[in-house]
Amino acid sequence: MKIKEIKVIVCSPGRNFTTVKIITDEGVYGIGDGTVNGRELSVASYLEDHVAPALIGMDPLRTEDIWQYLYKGAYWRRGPITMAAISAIDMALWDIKAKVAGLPLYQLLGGRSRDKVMVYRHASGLEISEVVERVLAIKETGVEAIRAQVAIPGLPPIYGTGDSTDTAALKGRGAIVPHEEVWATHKYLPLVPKLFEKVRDAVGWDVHLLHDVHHRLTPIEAARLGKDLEPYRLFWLEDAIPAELQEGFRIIRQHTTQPLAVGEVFNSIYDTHTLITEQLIDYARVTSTHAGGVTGIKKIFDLAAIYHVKSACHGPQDVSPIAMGCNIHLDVAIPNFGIQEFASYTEQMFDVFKCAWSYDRGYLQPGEVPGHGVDFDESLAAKYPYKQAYLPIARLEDGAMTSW
Ligand code: EZ4
Ligand code: CO
Repeated sequence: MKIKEIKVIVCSPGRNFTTVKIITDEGVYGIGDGTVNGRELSVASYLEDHVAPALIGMDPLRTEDIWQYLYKGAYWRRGPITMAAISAIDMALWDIKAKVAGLPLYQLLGGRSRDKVMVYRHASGLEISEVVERVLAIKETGVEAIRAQVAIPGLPPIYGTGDSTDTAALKGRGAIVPHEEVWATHKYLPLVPKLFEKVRDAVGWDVHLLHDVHHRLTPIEAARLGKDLEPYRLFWLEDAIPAELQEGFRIIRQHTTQPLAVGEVFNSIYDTHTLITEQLIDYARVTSTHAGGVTGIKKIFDLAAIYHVKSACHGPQDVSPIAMGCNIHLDVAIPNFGIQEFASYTEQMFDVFKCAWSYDRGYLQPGEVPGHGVDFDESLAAKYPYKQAYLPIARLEDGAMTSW
């Protein structure tokens, strides 16, 4: 079997997705997701200009060798664009391999370790009372784990707290530029324990509660927040600090027993190995689109298992339903599954990406069709051309750039 053709398609059925389709000389094809929110065209160029031409004629079943070829062969290793391109190819190759075997992908990853995949869903609002209402409404739908976020009084709504800010792409300076948000740590830190006091009172102790800091604190600030949240026993505190400095987590760990999660922006095992081997985190949030596909995150989760760190794949709308499919197959197979983030998708997105995986009352199933079970409607996708859009950026009240 040989790789005959590789197509790269960027479409926007509500938001942008970079999709790869690998077609073999025997007619079997596989698809993969290489979406990097705000940089979709860069991944498409990387794939079209540098990856696709080199892979034509190769044996698509040599999944590991092709992964190594693209990783080691680039010379400049890692980075979000390179790794998203490798991820897309890797997902498509695993799709082909599982189709050839006539098995759902999870069977090639060791078979089922569990019957169902627990997800967490998002509750957010501009005021605490609004968030409490949403948490209760989500719980009513059978969901057992809920992330709660609230806007900061006195500041405009920030990313993650209101629907309107989540796909920011505003016109400014004559072009599409990222929306600018305002951040103030001293206004945020006392607010979050108040949020979780109210949420816990309303929802009780049977529901897992999560919170995402979006990289906005320093280690000692995160340590303080962790301590203040201990009475409410969160499932985790996510992305408490920007994690380029993995050692930063040592400071947080010294001060709080609050479980910690990080890794949605990581693109390789080397971004996370200190965090895992020093047991500085409890959940690794790497996802198949950004950390090397099925091959890449399986390596990370296998390392994590040795150190009692669990999986928690990033699952926002800006990784495509293909990546969600690959994540779910891994989630059912690996022994150290923790939880799966699930933002779901719009009907328009589900029309373009036909999914064998399914969601019901707080749990996901991978489906039983051969491959990863997600197909791509190319002609429908062509009706939704790329639309420039960006995530917001954040500034302090004095105008200085800050992390989010
Ligand atoms: O900020 O997907 O845990 N989930 C998240 C997401 C991410 C976006 C970034 O593209 O933090 O909302
Ligand atoms: Co997050």
